[in-house]
Amino acid sequence: DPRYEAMWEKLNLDIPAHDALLGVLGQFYGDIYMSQKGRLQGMEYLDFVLSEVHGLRIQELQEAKSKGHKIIGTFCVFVPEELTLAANAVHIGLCSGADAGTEQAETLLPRNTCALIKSFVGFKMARICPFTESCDMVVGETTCDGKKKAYETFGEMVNMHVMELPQTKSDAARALFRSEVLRYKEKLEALTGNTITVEKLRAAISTVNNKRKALQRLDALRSADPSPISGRDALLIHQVAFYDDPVRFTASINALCDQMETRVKKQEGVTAKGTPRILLSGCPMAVPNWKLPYITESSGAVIVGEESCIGTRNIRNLTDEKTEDMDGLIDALVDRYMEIDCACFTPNTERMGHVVSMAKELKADGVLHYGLMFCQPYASEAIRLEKVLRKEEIPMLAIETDYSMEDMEQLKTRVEAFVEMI
Ligand code: BJ8
Repeated sequence: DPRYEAMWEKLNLDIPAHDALLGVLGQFYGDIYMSQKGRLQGMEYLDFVLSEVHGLRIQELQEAKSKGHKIIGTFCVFVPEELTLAANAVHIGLCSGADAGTEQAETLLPRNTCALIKSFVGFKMARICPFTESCDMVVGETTCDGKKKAYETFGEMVNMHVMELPQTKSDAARALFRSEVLRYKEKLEALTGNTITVEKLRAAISTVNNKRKALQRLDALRSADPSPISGRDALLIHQVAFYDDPVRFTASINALCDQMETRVKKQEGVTAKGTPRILLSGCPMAVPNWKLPYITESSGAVIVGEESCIGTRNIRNLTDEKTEDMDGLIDALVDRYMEIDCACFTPNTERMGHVVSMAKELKADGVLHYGLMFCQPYASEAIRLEKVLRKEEIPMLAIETDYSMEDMEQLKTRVEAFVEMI
């Protein structure tokens, strides 16, 4: 795109490699998204945001930078966006959903590393991600072993801050997380030169709560049969939530929800009533990882929920806004974040209950567990989850895959058989 070429060059992107990535992304999007029938009109906003993901949005980030705002990149929903916003910085989730730069990444990482990790390291090494290149600081976290070791390598290439996350939900773990939240706050204040005041933090908490409420509203509307929105579109919305401007995004999603409500009242949907309903559960699906949703929805099913960090796990809990002093606000944030049921924690039994209740509320006929190859935490929980779901008589299919297209046919066969059975 000639309009943005100068900007991409300034960001030191590898222009031919970046053009190739955008070409593939555009075609992939056309095949998977634009081919859908009966889409909500409000999805035009999402189509626009996605088509401008490396264009207009990056331009906005450069404009923000020129006005002195800092850009913070993150890889995990444990990094409190509220603090970033309260420091007048921009909070971006770095996506890591595409197979690009993998060969380069494998020179620094073991081959048996999950695709998500290879992707963020590969994007950096191949110089094809304008978001990564725009960041003033990237925040990592000690979650799974693959990520925390990769951050050691990644930290040699970018300005990195790593939050030490606990592995349990004990009182000692909470105290550790609280001190890490405060350390992140101090780090932000030093980087931006802005003091995070009570007023600013309260406003940021409210902004982020509003975004989460809009997404909660969206997800709740999907309990209708027929579902008013495809799983692909809903996933896209959850993905875009990580890099769009939060206030603008919230307004667009609420407008979309208004349209969904009208549809639900008229009992209209994207598929016929009685279409098999699937709950996705497991590892996060970052942009542009739409492979499994596409396969599932082309197999005659509709996805009605994502039990994932790019989905409900990220938006289930709100932060208490009532407190009026800094200590109380920090406590409210810590309480909210410590409820996230990530498989990197032990034990993590809450997640089992969450999957069951989501399956029931969304009237799912089956659960599709999505694990990235070499992801130990979610692979372990898949085994446990299947047993829990069996007791509830909810069928589950566990899929392990990566970002390559080589297993498309094989996955299609397995998913089709599952959809027929449920
Ligand atoms: S809170 S799920 S975003 S850590 S898929 S890199 S676990 S080997 S992503 Fe996550 Fe935060 Fe937890 Fe959510 Fe490792 Fe598994 Fe790869 Fe993963």
